[in-house]
Amino acid sequence: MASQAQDLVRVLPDEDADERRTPDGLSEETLRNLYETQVLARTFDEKAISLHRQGRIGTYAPMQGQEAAQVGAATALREADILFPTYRDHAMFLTRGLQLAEIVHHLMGRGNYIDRQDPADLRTFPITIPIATQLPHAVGVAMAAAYKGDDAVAMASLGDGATSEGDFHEACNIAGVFDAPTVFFCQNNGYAISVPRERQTASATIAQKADAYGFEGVRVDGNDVLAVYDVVSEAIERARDDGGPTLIEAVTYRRGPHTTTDDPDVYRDEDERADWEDPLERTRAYLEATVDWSEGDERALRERARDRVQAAVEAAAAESDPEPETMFDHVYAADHPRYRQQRRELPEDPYASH
Ligand SMILES: Cc1ncc(C[n+]2csc(CCOP(=O)(O)OP(=O)(O)O)c2C)c(N)n1
Ligand SMILES: [Mg+2]
Repeated sequence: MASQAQDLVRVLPDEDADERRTPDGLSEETLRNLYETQVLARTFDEKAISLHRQGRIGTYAPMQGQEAAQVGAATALREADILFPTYRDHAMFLTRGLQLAEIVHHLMGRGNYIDRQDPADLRTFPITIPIATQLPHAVGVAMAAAYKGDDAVAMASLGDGATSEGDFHEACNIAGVFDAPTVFFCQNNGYAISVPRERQTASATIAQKADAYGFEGVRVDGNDVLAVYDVVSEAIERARDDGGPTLIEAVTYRRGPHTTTDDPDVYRDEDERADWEDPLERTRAYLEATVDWSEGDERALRERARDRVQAAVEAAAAESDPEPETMFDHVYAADHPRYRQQRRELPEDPYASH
């Protein structure tokens, strides 16, 4: 299996291949869902960028190009498993069942997207902005689950840039030593803001870093939703069966800017994007060839996605701003004297000065 750290695992055929089949054990419904969620995610992403341009949400990290990696990986999670996402993982959130309106509510700066949903149901941790800090948390939770005899596997999402952080090393090291049931899912999207993958590490691949920690490393085509689904499913099974952690490198491409406040034309060639397949087009071609996906199906799906996104935006926009003192909620499980004091010191109307 160590050789998979160098090879690229693919399942979806090339566009011109004539042999197309539905993979064993994957229902037609799952196949359709894998595409439908990608389209919903893309529709949401485009809307979020436009909301930012209108000044209605804060900075947003687009995921265009990474939908297959995110949807494939999150679909492979079982209900018991626990996701540790990053700020770019909105397609994972949607797959995981987070309400669209809650995501918009969060982006409007009105609370955390999991505040009003039961974390025990979602099995999804809040996003972390400090790069790689979610990785030791994921390993800790995985170890706790193993210790308690729970069936849960922790999957931590990370970027290529995160592999340069000390937290990445510490998390992988301890996960390897203790065989913690963890899957490290790295979306290698080619860049950490403006820093290209070649300047991030001298390793030939990111997946091969797993060798040093004594566990499996797998490199997968991140724009091939079926390959990602397969590889992550296998890694989760292995972790659950006490086979130890896996580091998965999903090779993909960030088609848009790092965030809505970034201009990638400053540091990368515009033509570069043309070298990368659009994962949605690739999945759609496959559905057309295997389950008779029609123009009508496509139109209906896109309309449904637009309606859902629009309804979520309207629902979130209809809410009023939160009470300022709610900023102290959810910081600690129990009340804390310092926060009690800060709450008392809040001005009558903190919005007044703006
Ligand atoms: C500890 C830390 N250092 C620096 C930053 C600033 N920063 C935000 S995103 C980012 C790049 C991360 O790149 P990558 O891990 O490849 O994820 P991507 O943004 O490409 O999804 C950096 C350096 C940060 N948030 N946290
Ligand atoms: Mg990156």
